[in-house]
Amino acid sequence: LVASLEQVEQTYIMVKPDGVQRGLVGEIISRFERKGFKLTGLKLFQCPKELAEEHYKDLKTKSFYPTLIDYITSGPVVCMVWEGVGVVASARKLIGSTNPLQAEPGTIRGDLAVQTGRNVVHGSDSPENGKRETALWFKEGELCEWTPAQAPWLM
Ligand code: RTP
Repeated sequence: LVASLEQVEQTYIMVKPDGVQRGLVGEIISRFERKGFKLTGLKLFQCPKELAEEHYKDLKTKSFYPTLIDYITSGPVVCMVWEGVGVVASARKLIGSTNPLQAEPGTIRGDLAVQTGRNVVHGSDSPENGKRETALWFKEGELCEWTPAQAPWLM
């Protein structure tokens, strides 16, 4: 029942500025909590342009890149790290498709958004990027390793 350490993944989840402005922070955190993943990092943060550019460097050649950087730096974001077995792929499922109109009902984007350019939340797309993005957005002392008391009931 206890997961071995190498099975445990880390994913970087971020409520984007529209999610914060619309008061969806609690709703989004709740979905990950209720699923049973473990929160190990959490902060409200005004993202500087340089960090947004580093985070989205793979999209640099896309036509929407400048708009995306403006969007992500337009107001505070909520940065989170969630841990668990299979958390990276599962979080992407909970979030839903990039275009909220194509996202299934029941997913965060499917329930709460309509525009790709305002799709309320980000989630890492691979375990490698989960680690990379966690290191990019959080300093080591900001993360918290802990054992949830109710863990045996979830496993
Ligand atoms: P995310 O990184 O935010 O979780 O999104 P994703 O993997 O689902 O999508 P990706 O292709 O990596 O795009 C990153 C973010 O850029 C914005 N975007 N705008 N055509 C457009 O206007 C467009 N395409 C993508 C979205 O905010 C998307 O989440």
